[in-house]
Amino acid sequence: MNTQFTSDTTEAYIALGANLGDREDTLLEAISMLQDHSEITVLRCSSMYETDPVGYVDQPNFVNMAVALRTSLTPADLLTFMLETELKLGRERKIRWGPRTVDLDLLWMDGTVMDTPLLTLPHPRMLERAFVMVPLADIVPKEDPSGLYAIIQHALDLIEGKDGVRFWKNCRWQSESGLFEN
Ligand code: GSY
Repeated sequence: MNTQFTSDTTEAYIALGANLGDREDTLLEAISMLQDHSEITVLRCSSMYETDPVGYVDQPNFVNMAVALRTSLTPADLLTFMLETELKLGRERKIRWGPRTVDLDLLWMDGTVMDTPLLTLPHPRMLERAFVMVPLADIVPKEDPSGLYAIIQHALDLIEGKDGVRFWKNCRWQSESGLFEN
């Protein structure tokens, strides 16, 4: 069953990953494109992590990170915009688990639960993936009203593969955009 989506504005969490081309530039461009949407505000960015590929391992290392957004878009409309952003940045879906210019995954929207052919929330595999959980832990506040903080801490206690997730860089978008308070 899906919970009713009622909020005027929602806090959403997105995971980003890239393992082709200039990974840092592509991720920063994706964040700027999200921010440029009139119904999205980028609230927080995690650090960037270099990560060993999971699943199909014969491919370059990824850079993974996560961002928190405020949005008045519905989950479906946010997902559509994320897919458009991937396409504009040159994402081609050649091999299912293979290399990609950029990947944007919608993880969580204020605890909304939904399961449609296009979108499942929360993201069904996020708790198993260290390359998602480690960056996400950077940006979810302890007092998050949806309970996500406790869920992440529990997952991080159990999860395997954390040694394949290494701090790479702070996110430059944060300082260069001037949109964040320090
Ligand atoms: O699901 C996202 C794409 N992806 C990744 C990724 O982003 N990072 C790592 N480390 N491995 C991955 N395998 C796939 S598929």
